[in-house]
Amino acid sequence: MTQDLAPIPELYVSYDSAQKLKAEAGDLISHDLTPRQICDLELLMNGGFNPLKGFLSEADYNGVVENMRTADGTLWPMPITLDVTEKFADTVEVGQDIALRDQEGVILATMTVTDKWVPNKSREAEKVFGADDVAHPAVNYLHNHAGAVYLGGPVTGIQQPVHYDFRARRDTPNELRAYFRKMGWRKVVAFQTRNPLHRAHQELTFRAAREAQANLLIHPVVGLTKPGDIDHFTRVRCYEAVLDQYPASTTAMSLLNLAMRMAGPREAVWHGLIRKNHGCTHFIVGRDHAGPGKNSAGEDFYGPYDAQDLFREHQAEMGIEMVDFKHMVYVQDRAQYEPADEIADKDDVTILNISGTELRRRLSEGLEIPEWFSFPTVVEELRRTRPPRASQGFTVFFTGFSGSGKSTIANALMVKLMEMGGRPVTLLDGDIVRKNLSSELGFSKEHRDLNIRRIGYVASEITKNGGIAICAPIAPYAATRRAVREDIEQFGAFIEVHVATSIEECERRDRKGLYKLAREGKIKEFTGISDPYDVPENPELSLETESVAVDNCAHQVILKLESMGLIKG
Ligand code: PPS
Repeated sequence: MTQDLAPIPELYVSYDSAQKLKAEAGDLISHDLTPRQICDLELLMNGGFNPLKGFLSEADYNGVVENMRTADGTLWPMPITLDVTEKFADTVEVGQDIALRDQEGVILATMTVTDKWVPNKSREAEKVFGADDVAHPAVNYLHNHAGAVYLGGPVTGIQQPVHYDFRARRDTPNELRAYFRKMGWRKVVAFQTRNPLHRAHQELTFRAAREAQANLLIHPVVGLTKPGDIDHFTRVRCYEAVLDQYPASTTAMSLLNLAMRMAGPREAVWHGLIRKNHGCTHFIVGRDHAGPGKNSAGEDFYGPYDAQDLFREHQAEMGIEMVDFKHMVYVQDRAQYEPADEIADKDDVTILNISGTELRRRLSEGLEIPEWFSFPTVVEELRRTRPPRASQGFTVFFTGFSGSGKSTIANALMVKLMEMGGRPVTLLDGDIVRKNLSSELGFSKEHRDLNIRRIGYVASEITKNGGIAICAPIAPYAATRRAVREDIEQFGAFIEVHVATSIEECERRDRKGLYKLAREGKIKEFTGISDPYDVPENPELSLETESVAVDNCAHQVILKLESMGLIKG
């Protein structure tokens, strides 16, 4: 492949025009971009998605979805679409200019709306991601987060999205092209990653550079990656820690603000085109490139080498060459990494491998991570962010009828945990929250949901920062409890405890006299009497309180926490 390092077209106007346009755009209808759209817009504007000139029109979208080509036949595998709500779409006419703002309200660009349509999302899921299955993160996004209407049209760039982190490590395609020109790098092989680099990656990148006789660009994604991935702050610190393992004169590292879709084969082709735009001549595609994990039947969405096959098919047209790699494993007898399929004597040697799941287990349990697997500096960084479970934050979420004993057990649990020490403990009891956080709320479904989401938000912040949150609201709706669980599990464990006291028993106890009032109709929408309660289907723990003392109930929770490794016995 011949290298072309001439500047590529960007969508920005000049500085003076941008100032003028920005002032004028203040009067336009404006759309607040989602985090994913901000990533897409940045790469549209800086030429990372060249030759696209804006968010896809309907004709381009249909072509891309059906056969990976825009209406004029250009190869482009990924729909870059501006999804908006129906409500917003109703305010926009085709032909109109709109302003695109970041989440703080800064105008980044304007777009002339040439197309407005309701996409067939199931078709998009089938064709682009291979299945209409929400176990795929991008399909989940499509159905559960993306707006119902797409707007398409050319974009005029006013300014880049602002990044406060790792500024010196971010480069536009033209900045990288200029760097390669300046350094005289005529062949550059790019390595895409969303994970920390361990020794296997280092070996793979060395081999790739040797094979292609090229310089190496480590090009990690810091936009959006797969849910549950290690955050990019930690990863960049890890990359910086291993960079001195590479010869500085032959290797560069730059951060790419891409929102990944985890679309396997199509994603590999897309990644290749993006790297071509960044001035690279070669691109490494390994095993299961940009794989989304298992589908809802527990099977892989794509074959491990499907991405390599699709890339190979299109590489001549793409103008970037693939360096394909098989799975790298450690051969203990020779103390080196080798591609798994090239080990001729595999029955006679000891092959070692640590999977991503095993690595996470070792980190969460504070177990040894051997030197043959990773670099001590990387492991140290990972341990700082992922301390063992017994030092991580978590949330215990009690749910049950009013008067079921939630508050009493939660208080006893709090005191026991405080006695143990080590982590700050916060109790978010139903009554306390309603006094301090949710005093304006009543007991309609909408208000109860809002109340629980607020509790969930506070608990997730506590969990994120290494504390223990104990929540004790009624939380009658299963869907809301599930949403809170999702919020918290990004940061630590969520233990749902159903205080399963029957409604008859709660009414018999009637500690606050509320059941009597509810029966008399003096309190409306009373849970269990005149309002629903979804019994938890799979709580981590269910407590019988009718024949068991409070102390014993709290102790059962402690035992559960111990068995989950969250507290030390
Ligand atoms: S919810 O549904 O989770 O938002 O409810 P929560 O905030 O936990 O409720 C706290 C206490 O409010 C009292 N109360 C009622 N409960 C249920 N339904 C109605 N209509 C109602 N009105 C007032 C009740 O005493 C709850 O206290 P607990 O601690 O559960 O006994």
